[in-house]
Amino acid sequence: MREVPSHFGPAHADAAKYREMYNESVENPEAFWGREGKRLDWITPYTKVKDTDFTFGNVSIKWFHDGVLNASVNCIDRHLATRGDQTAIIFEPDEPSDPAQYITYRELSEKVNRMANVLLSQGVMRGDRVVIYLPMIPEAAYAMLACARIGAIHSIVFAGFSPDALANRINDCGAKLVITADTAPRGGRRTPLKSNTDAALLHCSDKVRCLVVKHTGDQTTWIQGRDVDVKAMMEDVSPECPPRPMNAEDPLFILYTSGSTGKPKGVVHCTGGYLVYAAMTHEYVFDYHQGDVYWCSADVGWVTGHSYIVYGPLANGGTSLMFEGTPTYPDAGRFWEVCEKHKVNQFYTAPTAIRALMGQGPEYVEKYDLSALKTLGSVGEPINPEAWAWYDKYVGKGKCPIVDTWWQTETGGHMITPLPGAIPTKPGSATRPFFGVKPVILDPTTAVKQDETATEGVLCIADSWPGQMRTVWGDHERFQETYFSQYKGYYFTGDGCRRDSDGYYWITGRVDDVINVSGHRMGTAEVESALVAHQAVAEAAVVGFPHELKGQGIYAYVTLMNDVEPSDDLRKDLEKWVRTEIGPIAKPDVIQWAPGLPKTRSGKIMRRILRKIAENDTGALGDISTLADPSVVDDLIANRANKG
Ligand code: 6R9
Repeated sequence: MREVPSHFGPAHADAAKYREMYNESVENPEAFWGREGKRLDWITPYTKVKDTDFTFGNVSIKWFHDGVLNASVNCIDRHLATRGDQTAIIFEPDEPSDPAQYITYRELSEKVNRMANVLLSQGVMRGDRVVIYLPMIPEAAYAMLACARIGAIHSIVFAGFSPDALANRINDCGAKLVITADTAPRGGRRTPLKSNTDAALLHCSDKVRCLVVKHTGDQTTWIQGRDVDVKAMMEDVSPECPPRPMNAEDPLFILYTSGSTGKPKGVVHCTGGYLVYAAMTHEYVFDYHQGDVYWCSADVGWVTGHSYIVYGPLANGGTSLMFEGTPTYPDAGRFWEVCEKHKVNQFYTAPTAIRALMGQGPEYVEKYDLSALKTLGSVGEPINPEAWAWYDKYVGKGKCPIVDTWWQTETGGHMITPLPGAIPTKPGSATRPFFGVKPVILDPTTAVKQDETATEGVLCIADSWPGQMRTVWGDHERFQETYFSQYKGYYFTGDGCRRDSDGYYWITGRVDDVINVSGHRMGTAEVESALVAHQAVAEAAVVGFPHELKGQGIYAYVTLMNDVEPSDDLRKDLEKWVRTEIGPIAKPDVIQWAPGLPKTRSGKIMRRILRKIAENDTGALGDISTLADPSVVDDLIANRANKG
């Protein structure tokens, strides 16, 4: 275990305070959350705190449900008197030579009020859905908060999604209006968002309006009567828009996420509980203090961007950096250049980014002054110990706690995570539950709760927390089926998990990624972690494939470091390496050299596709439109290693 005391003074919590607060949070959630709810400003204070039921058939989740508030007031208005001139958002553009923008709370207020008035002028009313299809620009935050101000429900569609994906989401939530931009620069290239939107809207009701942010000034088609120039219109409307009082349980946003089956689900988060939870986790998990500059490198199109670029940091009156670019443009030093330039104190990113940068060598990090950093965060997948060690050594200089935050779109905020100053870390472990979170580990087949401290199984949560999703948009049955039917009385996360003898949690990956080799159950993540621990390996993805003798065999896709050439000797070396790292049972049956892996734009490896290729079932790959680079699939098929 590693203790890393903050080199910037006392953290919000220490070990004793964590224990005391945690115990109260699970033993007396009413008192705990009743108090924590007061971190927000309420128009009508709540008298009820928790009203939740996990019984299948009867699932209902409500928090603070007689309280009335407005999320935009909590993220903006209430800060104006004390910190109107403080920077709320730092915008760092794709091109390093373009100037950064510093948007104060007062400026944010004016923009959001004006944008809210534009929405009203287009007939958007309380409860209406607004789809946001924007790049990482301040207007994305304005649009979210403008919706919140007038009680409209936003649904962000990641700017990397295809027109089809956009159309499906617009139709599923019945959006009245889409907000997009002309084009989106990223990594020196431009995505034609407006023409994607035009293509999507061909499949939607012709009543859907289209607000366009002229961001790059690139030429686009313009449909009179449907398209609106938002920036121009914002100049013409009043800079004041009274906030709509909302019930705590009124939906704040819908965010589509994919499950293991079926079309993406519209995850619904509501105003009160979500905001309390986003704000509290942001403060404690990153150890955010007033005046800190905080940077989450995720996209607002993902839940991480919702909770930890916009809602959490702004509810806390913080300074949040929004970055339009990529980690490797113009080179692999960009993240660290931005950290130095803005004296970033907390930095939050994904293991996939770390691994990509790690493969380029430490010299890109060593060039920059990172002395302002005090907390490093990781999210999205288990972080393998090598990436952890690299992040710790080269970025954190051994002085910054690494918070490996396990959570989901469905959970609204962090669930299992270290707290700086309070929970010593172990590389690869998300450590302990956040306040109010009761993780349980069940036997996957018998559904029996495993009470021993050291155990392994599927991860469920025994009771509700304020940030929990409330329903699937338009399909409460599906909500209950997906999360409450398999393990009765619990919220089922879909993840496998191990608890060690110290009571630390280790997420082993989605349970649908578990493979069974000769009766031995193995997390694909374990094998991947072993592979990437080899000095020649930059990245690896492992899936199961049908094997005559073993039931399932192990198929490994391996991306080598830049300067390493594939060879049969190296293949043998890797097989031996995995045998010694995990055991003979984990030796890959097939290793395929993969110049690239099929990833979603959020960096998640699409194992579904890798499984199909491994199974030689490439006629049925399904939808690959959400991949960051669909062409890697062709290469993998052409070079299939398992020709049998
Ligand atoms: C926030 C986010 C959720 C799934 C989750 C799990 C994986 C996320 C993780 C992690 C291990 C972590 N996951 N964080 N696994 N350690 N720190 O990523 O939401 O896109 O909904 O993904 O991601 O498998 O179930 P989402």
